[in-house]
Amino acid sequence: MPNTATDLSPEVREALASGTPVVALESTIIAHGLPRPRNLHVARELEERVRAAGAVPATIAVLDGRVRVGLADEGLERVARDPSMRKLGHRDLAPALASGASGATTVSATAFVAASAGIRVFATGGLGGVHRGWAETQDESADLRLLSEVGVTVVCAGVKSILDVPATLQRLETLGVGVVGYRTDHFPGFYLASSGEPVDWRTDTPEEVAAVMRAQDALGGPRASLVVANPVADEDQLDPGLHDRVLARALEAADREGVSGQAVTPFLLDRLTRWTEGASLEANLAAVRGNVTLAARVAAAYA
Ligand code: PSU
Ligand code: MN
Repeated sequence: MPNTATDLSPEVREALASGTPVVALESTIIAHGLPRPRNLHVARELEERVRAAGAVPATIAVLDGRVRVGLADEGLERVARDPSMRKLGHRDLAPALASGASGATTVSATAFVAASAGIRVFATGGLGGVHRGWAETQDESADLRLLSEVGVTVVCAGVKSILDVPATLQRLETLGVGVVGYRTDHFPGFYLASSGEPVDWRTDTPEEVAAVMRAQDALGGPRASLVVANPVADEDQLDPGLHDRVLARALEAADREGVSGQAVTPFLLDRLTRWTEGASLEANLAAVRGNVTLAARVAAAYA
């Protein structure tokens, strides 16, 4: 149920009440995953894409100590432009509310808020997961555990390729999170069309994804989330050789500079963007665009 800390926009409230499909969008990708000022254009474009595919977008963030589901343009502007926006995972929500802070929500916080608002379908670029070097740092994104608890359908281009992808897939299995490829037999590689890892289940239409969701409902009991792994098109992917070379440099730099905790993911994404002269950014955007459109179609097929 919507809690007393959450404000739904009038448009989102109406859509939920009337059964119009709604797609939740996270805001960390806007505030901390994409360079300014392009991020604001992207935030608006993603909402437009959801609308064009027949659903209502609900970008989620925390503004002045209130959880907001569905941002007016002024809210999108704040998220994109204000450098003091914090990065809020699920566990950060309560302290942010109590102190009146403002911040962008990660997949973990967004999935939690979306589920409690009654929004089933959610789109992002790439999920967080198990970081390389986990044995030393124990760095595993809270995205994974939250997905095991909240029962949303998240459309993504797999997990970020800066991570340990096989280990992340293993954790998704342990946590009971469903994974289906979308028009692929391979788990996508975020910037790359394939991570090289296989997926056990494949879907080819939004209706087939919706059928999996209905089967989850029919099974009853606590529902884990469903990851719909939607690869970037081959022609939009980052050159795999360039990806591997630049990622190796970026991981080395993070290590040398002692980057840790919440800063790791934004640091690596930024170095990839800079050191590929923007090519990784274009691949990231192509992935997010495709995910947002597919999420809207899935939401419509399920509605
Ligand atoms: N997808 C993108 N760019 C991003 C993210 C996802 O294309 O920046 C964000 C999501 O908000 C995700 C977060 O939850 O990165 C993971 O951060 P961490 O590894 O610190 O949990
Ligand atoms: Mn982390």
